[in-house]
Amino acid sequence: MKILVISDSHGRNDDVERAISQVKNFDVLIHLGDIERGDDFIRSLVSCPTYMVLGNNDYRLDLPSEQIVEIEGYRFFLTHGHRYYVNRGTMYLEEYAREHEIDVVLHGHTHVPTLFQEDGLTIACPGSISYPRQSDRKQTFLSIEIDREGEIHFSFGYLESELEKIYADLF
Ligand SMILES: [Mn+2]
Repeated sequence: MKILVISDSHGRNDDVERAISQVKNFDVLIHLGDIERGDDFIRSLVSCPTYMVLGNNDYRLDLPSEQIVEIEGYRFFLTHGHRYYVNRGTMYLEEYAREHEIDVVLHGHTHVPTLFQEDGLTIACPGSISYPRQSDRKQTFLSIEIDREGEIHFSFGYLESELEKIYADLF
């Protein structure tokens, strides 16, 4: 079971499309908000279950502001994160997660890929697929894999450039 997690595309659905075609084999798509437009278009790009939540810049989209979903026995809390002041840290998210028996919190908003793990709780941000703010300025996404033993694994990826794509196809 593989989950592709993206966030903060801010209308750049071409980047969303690139991430989807680069990662290819995933079973669930998650967008953590600041979509701005084209949520229906994003859904049309995949045939798998898709979860999207509202960001602080999503005014006209008909989506939940946050959501708890269970995937393969793990309880995920999906939120953009601005209401939990994620730019100042994840303590409010941690508090929410402990109260609601969440295993994995996924949030956006910071535009910086981060992973925090403590006492069975994971709090992760995929970074921004379009407007990265971390020092290397790579457009990042998060890939989550739940293996046959039920173990969960987190790994970050970034959008490949055209040149990297040519190399990837060659070898
Ligand atoms: Mn935001």
